[in-house]
Amino acid sequence: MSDEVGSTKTPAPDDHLGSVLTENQSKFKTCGQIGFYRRQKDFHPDRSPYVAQLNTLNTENGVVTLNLTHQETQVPLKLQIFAVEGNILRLKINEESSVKPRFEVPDVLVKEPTTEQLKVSNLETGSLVLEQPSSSWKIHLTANPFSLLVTQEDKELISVNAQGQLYFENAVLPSKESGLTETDPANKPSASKEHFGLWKEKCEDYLDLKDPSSVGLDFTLHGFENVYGLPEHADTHQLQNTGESEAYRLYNLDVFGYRIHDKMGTYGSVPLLLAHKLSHTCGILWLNASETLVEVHSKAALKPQMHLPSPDMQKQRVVPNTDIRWMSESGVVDVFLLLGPAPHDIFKQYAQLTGTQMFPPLFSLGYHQCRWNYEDEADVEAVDSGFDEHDIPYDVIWLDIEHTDGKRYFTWDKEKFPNPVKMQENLREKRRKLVVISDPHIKVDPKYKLYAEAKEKGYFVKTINGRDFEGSCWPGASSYLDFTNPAVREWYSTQFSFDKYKNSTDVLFIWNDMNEPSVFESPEWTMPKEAVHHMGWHHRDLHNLYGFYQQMSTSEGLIHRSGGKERPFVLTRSFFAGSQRYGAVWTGDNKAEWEYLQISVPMLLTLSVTGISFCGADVGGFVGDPDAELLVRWYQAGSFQPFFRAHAMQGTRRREPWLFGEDNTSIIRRVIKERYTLLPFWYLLFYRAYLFAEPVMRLVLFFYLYNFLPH
Ligand code: NBV
Repeated sequence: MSDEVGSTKTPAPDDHLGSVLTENQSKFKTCGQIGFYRRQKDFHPDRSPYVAQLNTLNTENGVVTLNLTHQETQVPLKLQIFAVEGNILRLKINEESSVKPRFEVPDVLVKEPTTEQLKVSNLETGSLVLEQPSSSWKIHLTANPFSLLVTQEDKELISVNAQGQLYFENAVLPSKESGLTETDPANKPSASKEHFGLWKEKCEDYLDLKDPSSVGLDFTLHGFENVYGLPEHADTHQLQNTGESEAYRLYNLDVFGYRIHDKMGTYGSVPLLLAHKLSHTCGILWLNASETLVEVHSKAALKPQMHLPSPDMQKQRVVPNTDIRWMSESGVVDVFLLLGPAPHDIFKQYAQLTGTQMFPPLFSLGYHQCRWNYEDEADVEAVDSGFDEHDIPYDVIWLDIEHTDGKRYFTWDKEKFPNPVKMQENLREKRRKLVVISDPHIKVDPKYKLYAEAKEKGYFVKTINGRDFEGSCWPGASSYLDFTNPAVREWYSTQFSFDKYKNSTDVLFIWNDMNEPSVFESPEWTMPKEAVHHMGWHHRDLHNLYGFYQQMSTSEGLIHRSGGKERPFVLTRSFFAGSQRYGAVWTGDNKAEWEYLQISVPMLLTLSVTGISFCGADVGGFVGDPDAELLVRWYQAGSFQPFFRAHAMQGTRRREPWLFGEDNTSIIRRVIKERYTLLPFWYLLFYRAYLFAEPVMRLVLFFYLYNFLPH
């Protein structure tokens, strides 16, 4: 096979490394550089322009539907309110009649949620109350301006649109041709169309052409000042207040050596926020897969002002609250309010919607040894026997991109790996496994079977002109499989069958990397938003789902290859809500620095409370060379984290556990052995995560305070 075919105008992949290392951080947008953020922030009315039309109220099948009308544009939206079984409310807002359909997230919910009958009471002029006879919550709807208040046992819990930030850019807009483009979608005279990036937006040299279709909504969490969730950010477990012009960004990006204590988007997104106080835990799941920004403003409780004259004045502002504002670039408003009340109820409610952690095969809870790259079969054998010689247990050795023939996944470099089956049989004899990488970019090379077949079947993501999208990645020019297409997923999953994946055996498992997806030399190092997917959806609508779908398809492939008998192991870098059903997640390219060891704990805790229990960080730090003390400490911490894998970047010094002197080797040996001593306990915890949605790594307070303190 030739490496020549399909060479790009961009530099050879290896030259990229230098630029990736040095320039990467400046590639990513700040909030102020995001058009829909600027538009939504420019919209700050004194009161919401939306009015609920109570005369349109419909309660068919127990679902409450009514229109919300924008007072100035008169454009109606359709609001649907569902009571989902298990103490969950769902609100959907979409155009009443749409000119152009909007993307609604498929495949993340395990099934269409079962709804319960909603009953309307207290229908008065200007307001109404909705309840579900067997539940203790009520929804109080005010028509003008439109807002909702959810109470539980008659106490205020969550308000919706109390800040009036419901925002919905309609397709029924002044058209480009009408010459009215200076008007923003909220029908407000605006500074300039350039500034708001309504129809076109520049990112470096790229011009993104689109229709404005952003949505947003605010929530007030009454009595809550501690909020969690929204992975993935290299930040504290408790979410911080976002300042002016700053928000938590949920946009899956390849952020090599990401910054710590930053709200920039990293590799994956789970749009789930949890709020906790002594008497109650609740959650908000914002089901939208486009670029999303979340603002958090917690107002802490003030101490009672005992010096003030009246009890009423003394109590003023004793109750804290938190305002949350969600903004997404496209799609609809589809939000689930998880009403708890206990922390474990939230975990169950979220799992009822998106599924529980897949129960991993036992070996994958052991220790994993990875490096970019273990060079060849001799290297693999030397490292493997090194573990035996030094009496250190381990279960899995990993091969990175260099094991392939020119970064053509599902192939082997024939010089370095001439006998892959023999290598796997050697590992099997010791009951060990191999994990190899399989990225979503496919080398443009008509002689490469996988490429030729996918091309012929039309399985790649397209450009707006209907051609296969080509970007640059490790193999050079590459096309990207459209995993959003069920037929592509089915086809890709069959590539893992033993007859198709030459020289693979049942001890080989899979690692999906670069699946944000990472596209070199592209806006923000990812796929342009106007790229076209199955059914004509633009990449903008579903960007955050790309990695989720690749892992889904890979995981199904491994199940099929075993005739449905074996549980798969698939590690993914990019993820979304529901990814827990398909395997494990790791926190990407961290650095061999103490701060990155420290931040791994809150990062993994956050993933864990949003359903992704099988998570870990590269032990030792991916970028750079840890000294012996850092490496040892990292092993000590990593052995108590769910996914336990050492990994190192190409070009770093070798760091197998026995290379730092006998004293350090013996400490590392001890912690890895302790991991194995506790393996049955890990297995049990994962079984409970799978069965009962209990996070494996968890804050103790979530499990004790609620039960023992008065509320
Ligand atoms: O495949 C090479 C690496 C991999 O080792 C690492 O774990 C991933 O996060 N991959 C990124 C691509 C290169 C990063 C510079």
